[in-house]
Amino acid sequence: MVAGVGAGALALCGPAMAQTVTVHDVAGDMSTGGDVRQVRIVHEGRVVVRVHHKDLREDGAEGEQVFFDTNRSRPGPEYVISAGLFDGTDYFLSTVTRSWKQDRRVTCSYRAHVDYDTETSVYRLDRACLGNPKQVRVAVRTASSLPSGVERDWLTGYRHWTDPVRHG
Ligand SMILES: [Ca+2]
Ligand SMILES: [Ca+2]
Repeated sequence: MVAGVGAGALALCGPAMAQTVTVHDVAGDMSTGGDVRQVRIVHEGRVVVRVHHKDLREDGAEGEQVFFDTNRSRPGPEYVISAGLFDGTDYFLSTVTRSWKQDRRVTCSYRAHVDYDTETSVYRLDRACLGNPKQVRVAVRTASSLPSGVERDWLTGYRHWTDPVRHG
């Protein structure tokens, strides 16, 4: 009986409230190298977001934004990391306006890293950067400025959120 109750409680915590969430996206959304293929979020001592791309290039012209929703009662994201995906670019964390625009820079401990061998960009944030949330979900967008206009690729769709990732 006790084992049965335990299994039921575990099932309630299921994939929608995991400490790790992996989301896949189709290939071919962008003609340049920023195409998002997969995003993995781990919410433990830090929040780590790992984005897998297709054909990521050191000499590309792509940028990426990872939006964080830490407060479901306020519409939209509370924070965003904006980063270049080409060699030598910068990155920074900001608060976000209700129209998903960067607002104020946040001073805290976080890092962004691009690995061209594995075609991944990785973002590591102290939980304090995001206000120590119980759970977090993310939306990911890459963009590339071309002579013909701006190309974008959102993870699974425009302003789509992943499932929430509970703090483990
Ligand atoms: Ca894609
Ligand atoms: Ca929110």
